[in-house]
Amino acid sequence: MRRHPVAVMVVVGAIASALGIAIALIIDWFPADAAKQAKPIDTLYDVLMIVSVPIFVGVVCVILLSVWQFRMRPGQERQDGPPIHGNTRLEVFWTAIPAIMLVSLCSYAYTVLRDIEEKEPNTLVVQVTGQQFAWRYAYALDGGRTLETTELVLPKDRPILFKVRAIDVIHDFWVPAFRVKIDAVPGMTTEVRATPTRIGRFEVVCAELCGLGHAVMRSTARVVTPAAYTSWIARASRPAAVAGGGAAGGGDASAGGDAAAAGRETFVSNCGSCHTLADAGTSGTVGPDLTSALRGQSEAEIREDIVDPDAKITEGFQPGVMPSNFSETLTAEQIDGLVTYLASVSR
Ligand code: HEC
Ligand SMILES: [Cu+2]
Repeated sequence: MRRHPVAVMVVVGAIASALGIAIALIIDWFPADAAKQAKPIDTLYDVLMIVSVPIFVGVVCVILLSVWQFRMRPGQERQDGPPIHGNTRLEVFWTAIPAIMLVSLCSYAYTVLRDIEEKEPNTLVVQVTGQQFAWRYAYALDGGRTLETTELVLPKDRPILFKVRAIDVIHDFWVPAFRVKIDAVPGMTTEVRATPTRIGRFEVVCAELCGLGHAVMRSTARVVTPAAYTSWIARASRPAAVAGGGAAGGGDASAGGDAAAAGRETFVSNCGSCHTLADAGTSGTVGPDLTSALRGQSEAEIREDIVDPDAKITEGFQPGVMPSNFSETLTAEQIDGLVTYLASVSR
């Protein structure tokens, strides 16, 4: 008995699809989930896999079957295929099936998106700012004050609304463990929601190629208990780290301490996302640890490091990562304050 080629291909295709689906479902594509939004997205991903593996296998099978059955045999070099044109039944079929599949998958994806983006009571708003090449965060405090920080700390089980902005170029705020990702676009605010469900540290990644330092544009989302969050807010919003509404420039306190405090404040909000400095309580790792790197440097050297960072590159680091426009984005007073502050803590 001769086996029919189409029947052989159907059997091969069915086995390959089953294997492909099994492998796709066994592979751990994502890190352990840490937000309420993760499960529906993982399920959506699995469904897409289950649907697309047989389509891929089907297309490959038809190609292989054609090569196998309709290949040119010796003596057929100058022959053309039979002149066939049009098969209405087949065309209706291959238009209708993909259309039904696309509409169903789109509807399903839309319901998932609507569910995970649902507004919830007691939402905590966190402002996220992307700037080459670091993330900064801001929390609204009581009394209209704002806590600006380079640490992302989130209370477990509380819905979070991230309001994402970019200063310079397009970045993309991505927390793989939460499965949420949104572009940060200069000139507009984009939003994404997540409700953390697991205590721990989760990577924050920039997912849009944004320049030389893109690969190091990372940060950590630290999910803690609500009580730990409250005490963190209290600790982090000590006056030096807080940018009050319009209080910049300071004024009445004694000159020396005031300049250093202002320098520290400038450091925390502009430099801390990349540099560790014990005195300022920052823990960035993109640039050198300034707790030790500045030892023995004069004020002039520190000033050059800030306004012209590419003039002298610290060993083990890349040029072009530290922003070279601080002389434009900061006032002369702020730079003086920074230099005074850094010189005083590096002695
Ligand atoms: C986007 C990350 C980033 C930011 C923001 C940043 N830096 Fe840097 N910084 C670096 C990197 C990377 C280096 C090492 C390469 C180099 O020397 O330019 C560096 C080097 C330095 C050095 C030289 C250290 C040494 O070994 O002598 C100093 C000082 C410094 N930064 C201060 C600052 C200050 C002050 C600010 C804020 C006004 C700041 N940086 C903001 C990434 C950053
Ligand atoms: Cu980026």
